[in-house]
Amino acid sequence: MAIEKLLKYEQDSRFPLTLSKSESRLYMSFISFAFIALFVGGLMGLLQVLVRSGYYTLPAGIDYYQVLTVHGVVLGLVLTTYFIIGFQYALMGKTVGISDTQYRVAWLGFWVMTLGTVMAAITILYGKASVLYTFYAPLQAHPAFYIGLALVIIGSWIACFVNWRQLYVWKKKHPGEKSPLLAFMVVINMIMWFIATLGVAASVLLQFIPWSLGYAATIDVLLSRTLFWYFGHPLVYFWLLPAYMAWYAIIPKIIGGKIFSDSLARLSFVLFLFFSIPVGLHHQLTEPGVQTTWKFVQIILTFMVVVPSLMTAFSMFATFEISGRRKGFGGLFGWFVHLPWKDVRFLAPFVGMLAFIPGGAGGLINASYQLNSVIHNTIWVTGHFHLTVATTVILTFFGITYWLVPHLTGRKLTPSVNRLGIIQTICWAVGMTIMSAAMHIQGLLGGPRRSSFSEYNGSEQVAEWGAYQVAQAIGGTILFIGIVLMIYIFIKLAFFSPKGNEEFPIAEEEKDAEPTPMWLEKWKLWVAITIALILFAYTIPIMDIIQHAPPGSAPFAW
Ligand code: HAS
Ligand code: CU
Repeated sequence: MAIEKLLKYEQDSRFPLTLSKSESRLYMSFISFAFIALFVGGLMGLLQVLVRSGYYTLPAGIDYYQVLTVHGVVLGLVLTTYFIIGFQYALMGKTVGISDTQYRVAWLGFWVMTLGTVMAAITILYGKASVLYTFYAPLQAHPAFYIGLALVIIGSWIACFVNWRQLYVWKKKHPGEKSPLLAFMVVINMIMWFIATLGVAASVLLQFIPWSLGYAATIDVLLSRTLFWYFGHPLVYFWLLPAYMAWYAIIPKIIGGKIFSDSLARLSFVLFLFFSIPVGLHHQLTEPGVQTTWKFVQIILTFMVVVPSLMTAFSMFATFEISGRRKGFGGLFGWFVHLPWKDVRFLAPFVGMLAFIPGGAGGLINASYQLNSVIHNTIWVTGHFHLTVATTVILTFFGITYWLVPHLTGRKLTPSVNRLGIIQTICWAVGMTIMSAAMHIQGLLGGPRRSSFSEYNGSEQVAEWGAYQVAQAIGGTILFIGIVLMIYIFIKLAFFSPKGNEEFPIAEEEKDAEPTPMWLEKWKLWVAITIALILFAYTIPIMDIIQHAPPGSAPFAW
């Protein structure tokens, strides 16, 4: 009874779905935090490329690896998570609504995450946690770092619960209706995130916190790495899927078209849920303690997770072509011309899509066992993820910012900010092309990743790297200019643009589209298949790791 009462209460409050001022404040808090992170992390990136060029040393005894940790944690973990949660809340608020209770719980999540982030940030700044964004053993940080991380994870779980609840309440109110596409996508992403973070939470709580506090004398390094990558791969899709949400459901509206296929979009998200998690071993292909059979199994699953990205590429081409032809642009490439090149809301994500062609191809190379042994631990990998997350994903997030921020703050995207945005996008494309290409090539020449400048006693091979490191410094500097521009644009859109009513562009489905089959909403089945795949891919390797742990390294500290 109490539950029904609560449901009724939640249904009655705050519908229909116009964003209220307080909601906007919640979403903007997450997004603003992300932009602060962008500035701090970007500055660190600039310092890194300058140091690696060989022409600059860090002042005041600042350590390269401390800077590198700030860069990775702040951009890879903080910026992404805050932006994504803020954006996803905005999507949920717009499509299924948020009740007062959910709203309050969402704020609680924000503060728990923020407390954790501040704790972790302080330990890094004091030089007590130079363990890089991957933070697995044997590197050890101060306990406050791990406790901070645990709080960030718990805070993000609160966002999961709120998002699930939002859709649940909506569905109760709309029996028999399919859930709105964007809400469906957010819920999938948060289910994936929740299941994935269980691995890293186990490692943090059972291994790292006791070990860093001194309760456990040793740690099982391989187990910590494996639990990290169980989380670390789906982490990259947690970044990618919000970009895909915009590609599937928002870009069509911006280019004056319709969603190509609602069913295809949902199916691709379901496939991401299945195949994102049981693939973490593709980050451990050179790991001696894991059997080849299980690496092979997880590589096959890795190639499965490529399928929904190919479906997405297909769907994007179809959207572009159909809307172009409908506007009367004929010929082989006529549809290409019609795209709104001067609208930064389109251009920025489009450049992101382009970057994903070499970025995704690089991923396939990484996932191929023999080729992985050529590129693993070289700066090629850094080149790969600067194309994927730092271009495809982040340019899409910038593309979202141009309309979402003025929408939330009751302002307008003016032509002059639009123009500045186009310059920003070009800056990013140029800087990243130079930096990432140089990283890929230097990686093929054996240049290591995660390493400060060194001449390695004047080795001949190292002499080949110098020019590429200088090129990375040039590209990185252009990127930093792009970051400063973007921060300026964000501040302008949030506080100074003229008042107005910027559109929240959500595309409609094609009118004559086949109805989306209801089986796509079999949530319990999807979760069951996901868990089955994870158990299949991970049970035996993890049992092996625990059973064959080196003497003296207890798997868990109990
Ligand atoms: Fe990756 C390492 C394999 C995708 C991020 N990856 C990393 C790391 C990061 C990362 C951060 O198998 C480093 C981790 C660390 O610190 O050690 N990756 C893959 C594979 C894919 C892939 C198979 N990665 C991503 C995405 C990321 C990301 C997405 C972030 C967002 N990656 C690996 C492997 C490693 C790895 C190994 C370990 C390497 C090692 O040894 O350490 C796939 O998901 C890629 C599939 C994508 C495609 C592209 C589809 C193209 C589309 C665009 C269409 C364009 C249009 C516009 C429509 C097949 C959708 C064009 C229009 C015109 C008109 C032309
Ligand atoms: Cu991966």
